[in-house]
Amino acid sequence: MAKLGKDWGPLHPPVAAAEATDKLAKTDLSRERQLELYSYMKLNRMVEERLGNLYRQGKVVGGLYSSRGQEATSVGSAYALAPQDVMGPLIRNLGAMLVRGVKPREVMMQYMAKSDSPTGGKDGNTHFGDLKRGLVAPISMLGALIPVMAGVALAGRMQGRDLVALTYIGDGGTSTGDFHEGLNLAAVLHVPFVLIAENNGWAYSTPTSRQMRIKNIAIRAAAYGIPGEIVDGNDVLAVYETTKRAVERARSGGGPTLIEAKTFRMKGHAEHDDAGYVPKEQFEEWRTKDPIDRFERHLLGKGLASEEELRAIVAKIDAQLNEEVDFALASPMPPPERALEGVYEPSEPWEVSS
Ligand SMILES: Cc1ncc(C[n+]2csc(CCOP(=O)(O)OP(=O)(O)O)c2C)c(N)n1
Ligand SMILES: [Mg+2]
Repeated sequence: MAKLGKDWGPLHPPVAAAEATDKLAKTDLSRERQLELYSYMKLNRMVEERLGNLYRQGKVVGGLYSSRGQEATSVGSAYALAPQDVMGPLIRNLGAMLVRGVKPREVMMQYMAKSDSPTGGKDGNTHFGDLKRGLVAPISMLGALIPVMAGVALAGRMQGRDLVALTYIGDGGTSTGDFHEGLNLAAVLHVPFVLIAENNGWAYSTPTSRQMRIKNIAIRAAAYGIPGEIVDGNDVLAVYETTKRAVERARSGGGPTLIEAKTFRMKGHAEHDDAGYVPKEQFEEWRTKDPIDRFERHLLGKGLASEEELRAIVAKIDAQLNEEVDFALASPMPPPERALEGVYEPSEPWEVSS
């Protein structure tokens, strides 16, 4: 009989880092659009850095969940969507929200639970959506957005709208029932749906090898009869091109795709977690594959931008964020009465029939 306890079988090595190369995927994106991708990735990182400072000053009311190191996955995938498409980000997909037009001040006010934040101070995280910007609010229950977004894709088709629905899931989240049920539903209904599985090797302190026997999450697609692709999640051009192909396939009636982005988060689960359980070598290894540094080297190496131009982009974002932080800090906290607003549908007092 198999020994229980610590005998879990062989460990497969943690997610293999993207190839140590600066050669990024081929793209037809113009220089201007590549610089726009760069700006969004920088904005993603710099907003999180500002939020980190606000957290240390005690201004952020809840937890802070960083996506440092994963910006290329959020930004590259969101950039592949058309305006009429609908996206359901997770709380770490700040970059995707920024691409969809969310303003840094909205995010900052949300984290500080300010009165004018998107949820009016009722939530201290990015749990807000905006259907006008094609954004369905993140849900904390991992996997739960998958059936919801499969439903969005189905609704779009039933209404004769030309929309593709896209959402995200972490490696840990792929072990939920909702992942399997949602993806199977999307596949059987053959709806225009794209799922990005961000495999960063860890689900909180659980390494991927301790929660699944497979090395590549993308192979799960075969179980639903849909295409599964693996992409270097730290190459923004690869993420963009792969997502674009999947989105085009979905739009032209080809059904859903599962894309596994291999990446790594250069932070713990949240700001309060020092990630002591992650071997230092993993951080060292992935530091050399930083998606923003790699993209900078690509832009400079291909002569698409000069150092001065990149510095000017960063300086512009920095100045913008100074204003955004000041605005968010100066905005008021909600009045206590607000706590009861919007909780119950206003109604006449119930009449109890005798
Ligand atoms: C259904 C469900 N189970 C457990 C949790 C608690 N939880 C929140 S985040 C997390 C780890 C998520 O890991 P992963 O899906 O790999 O995403 P990552 O944080 O690495 O992006 C867990 C277990 C949850 N939110 N929902
Ligand atoms: Mg993970």
